[in-house]
Amino acid sequence: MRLISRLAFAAFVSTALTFAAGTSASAQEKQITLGFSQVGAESAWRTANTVSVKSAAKDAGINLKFSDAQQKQENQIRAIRSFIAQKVNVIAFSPVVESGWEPVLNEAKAAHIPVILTDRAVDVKDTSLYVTMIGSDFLEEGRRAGRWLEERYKNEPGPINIAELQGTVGSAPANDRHAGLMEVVKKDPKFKIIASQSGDFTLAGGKQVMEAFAKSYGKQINVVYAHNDDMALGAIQAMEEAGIKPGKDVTVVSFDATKGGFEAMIAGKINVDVECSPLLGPQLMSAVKDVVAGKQVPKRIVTNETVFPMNVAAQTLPSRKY
Ligand code: GZL
Repeated sequence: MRLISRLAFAAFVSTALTFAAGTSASAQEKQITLGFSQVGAESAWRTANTVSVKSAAKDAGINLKFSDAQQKQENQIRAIRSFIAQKVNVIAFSPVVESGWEPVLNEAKAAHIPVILTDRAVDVKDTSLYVTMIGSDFLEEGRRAGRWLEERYKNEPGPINIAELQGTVGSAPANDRHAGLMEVVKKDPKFKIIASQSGDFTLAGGKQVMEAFAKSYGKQINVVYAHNDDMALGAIQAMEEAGIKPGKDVTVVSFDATKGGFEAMIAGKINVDVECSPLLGPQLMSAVKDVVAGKQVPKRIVTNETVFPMNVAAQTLPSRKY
């Protein structure tokens, strides 16, 4: 009897050891390394996006190599080349601008490293250069803002003079949020864009541009159309310093729907905020795992978003996640 029990115990121990070794080895083999090139840290939206990517990678057990490009395309290209050299399993990035990506994306393709776009799009002829694009529909965001403006001014003859604070020149959100506004302007000539300049999605940029607009146009401005909350908050500072009451003398339209945007709506200084969710981390990590597993991934994954007029801001803010 003792011999049998000793043999059984030996068999159990060897099985357990094999399983443990196998598990750790398979876990070792299967750990995915993701190279992520982030635009920068220009706005509250970007900060929330970075937190979402980093925490989702941790939760997913994905080894994240993270690079901040400080809003420079050459830094993103350099980071992507570094990820290729390190032979990461997948590369993901939020392209700071739409053009100029073919060479480095062809290098990733030649290295057989799949690329996922998050947040912003690239303008390439060969769409096989990336597996999927996860993020907002910025043209629809612009259209939502346009529809809100049409409703807000439906009983007013005009002219409705709009001062536009554009995002980063050449970026998908700036191009498309502008395009959404242009559709309204083209449809109804009472809307006139009397000034349009980039504030590069930053608070300082929005303030600087709005200071110039206030000097040049003053009370002629009926609407400030800011491509993100940071620029809207900077413009609010400039308007107040110029004796203009934002949200009252001037209708303020903004994008992102960050906490700062909600607080400004509650203070009556932003009239409407078009949501643009930065919480893309979980969807990105799920797509990374599917790509590595050889599963099909949709070419375009659009985030669900809405529009917040100022009158719902106070009741909505407690439930906001960024
Ligand atoms: C939009 C994102 C934009 C935000 C800005 O998805 O790319 O960049 O609207 C951010 O706040 O800087």
